[in-house]
Amino acid sequence: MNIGIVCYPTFGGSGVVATELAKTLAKKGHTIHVLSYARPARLNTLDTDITYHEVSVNSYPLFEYPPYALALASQMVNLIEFQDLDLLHVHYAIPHATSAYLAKQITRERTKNKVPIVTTLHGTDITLVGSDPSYKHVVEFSIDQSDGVTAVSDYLRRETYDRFDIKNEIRVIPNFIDLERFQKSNKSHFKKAICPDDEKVIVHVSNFRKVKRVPEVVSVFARILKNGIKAKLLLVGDGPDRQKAEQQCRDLGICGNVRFLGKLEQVEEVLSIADLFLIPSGSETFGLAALEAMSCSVPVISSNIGGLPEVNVHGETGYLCDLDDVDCMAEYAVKILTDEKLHATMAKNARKRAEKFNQDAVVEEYIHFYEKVSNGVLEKSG
Ligand code: GMT
Repeated sequence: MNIGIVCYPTFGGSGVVATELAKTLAKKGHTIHVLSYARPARLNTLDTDITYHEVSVNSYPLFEYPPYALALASQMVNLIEFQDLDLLHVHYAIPHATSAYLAKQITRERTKNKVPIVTTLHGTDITLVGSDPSYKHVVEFSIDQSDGVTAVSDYLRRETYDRFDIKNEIRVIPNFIDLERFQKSNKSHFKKAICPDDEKVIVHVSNFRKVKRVPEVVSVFARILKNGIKAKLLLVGDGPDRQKAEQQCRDLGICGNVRFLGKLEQVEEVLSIADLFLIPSGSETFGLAALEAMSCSVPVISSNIGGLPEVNVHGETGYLCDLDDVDCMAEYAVKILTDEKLHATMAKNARKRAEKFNQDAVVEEYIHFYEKVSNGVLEKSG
């Protein structure tokens, strides 16, 4: 198939899922066009079957807010018409599903082209931003106008029906993992450099937005140290709460044990030396970062909200605690870090659980869904 994929270019989240999907589809012989406002972080290899198209938004003194959604719709029209797309798959509803609806109407008028639109809901497009009254009607309408809708977890599917009056059917296709890339590998010199005294390694990866609760990660870590465990905390990523977390480390006097590594592409290298992964998020529809850790055989301690329980299994691949219950998270962290047998079992279970989200199988689900949606559109239009 000739498929257009639209996404945000950011590290993590929906941008990663969209880019990995693009790369896997290309490997399976499909022709892919990726559309975004900057080259997606994970689209960093040359691939003859993937063409990257950048949306450029012209500024004009009148525009305090340049109309990105319109520039995107216009570029989508170009893609549909000049690249002869069979299907357009947009990731994150805002504004992608709306721009896609507009592009579909325009191309239908101009060329009678009936390209099917698939929208994948990822999270904050529903739970935080999408249900805000300033966007709600448009998001609801755009989701209903898509020819196929998927959500990355059961939780997100339920939330979407609860928060919006959606008539469209929403199919759950979970996020997936490249089990080859995300596996524990030998990084002993990296481990030695970071942990000269063979300290335990705790890792957190996120965009440091408030919802990720990075200060709680630091609080849990401080309690781990207080329990006499020699440990280092590696924080991967960057964002609004970084300074707050840095200040917290200074206040607690634990800066020597905490490393802020910034944004990193090869997360699996850090995960390879990790003993424990912390993800205490206040909202998480899936928790791709947890799945990446589990795939590298790292037990996870997470909050028990959103889609996290669909990924991290309490008592099996790690532990889940109530939201903001730092004491609970610290208690379980100490339990895992001080019991070698328990740690080994959970590490093994984590990898096994990650295998259920095997990239190849999940991408096949997307392909079947594309075929179903395309046939549906053909049938409807006679
Ligand atoms: O929360 C983020 O880091 C970004 C956000 C996004 O929409 O790009 O992530 C959401 O999508 C990810 C991929 O499907 C999910 O794994 C995250 O759980 C989800 N984030 C939230 O719901 C807060």
